[in-house]
Amino acid sequence: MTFELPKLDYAYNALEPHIDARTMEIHLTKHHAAYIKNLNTAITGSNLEGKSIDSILSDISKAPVVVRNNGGGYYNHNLFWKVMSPIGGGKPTGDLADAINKTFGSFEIFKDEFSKAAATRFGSGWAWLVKTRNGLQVSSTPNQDNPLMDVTEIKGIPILGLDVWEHAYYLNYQNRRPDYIAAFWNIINWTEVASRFKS
Ligand code: MN3
Repeated sequence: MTFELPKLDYAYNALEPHIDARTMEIHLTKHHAAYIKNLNTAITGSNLEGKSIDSILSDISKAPVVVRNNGGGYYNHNLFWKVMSPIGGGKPTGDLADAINKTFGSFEIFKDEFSKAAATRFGSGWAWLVKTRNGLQVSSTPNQDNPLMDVTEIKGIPILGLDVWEHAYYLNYQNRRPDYIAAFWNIINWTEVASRFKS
């Protein structure tokens, strides 16, 4: 079994004006596709062939760096496409809202903390909302690392992720990463995040 490029649940232009169609198309068909091609090449014929991506990432310290980078890239973008929606935005409800309020004090405080993690990640990486053994936590990771990896400081299940590599925003926002981060809040698919929180 090899890993495959997912289909988006929405059109390339569906997230405009927050993320433009050309960025979405290049991000999926060039960047995400390249991670998958490189991942498949790296694991074919190795002891990782046939393993699930979750299983590979949980033991990533023993894998070659090419698997860490491209396996992370494969997983992270799968999550990223799902946690965005043209009818997203607003605030979470239900158990997830309760957990956010309990952990951070309010949705606004959480929003500030997550935005700060995304804005201050130096160079390329991701900001995360993570379901850890001790409850929710905001974190950020470099490159294509993520909270499922055994090499990561804050481990758990990523339930929301924001790609802050320049390829995710440069065409539309150039160097204005904070504007891209602010726009992300208008397209977060809280239904999807809540379902990942429950699982
Ligand atoms: Mn990316």
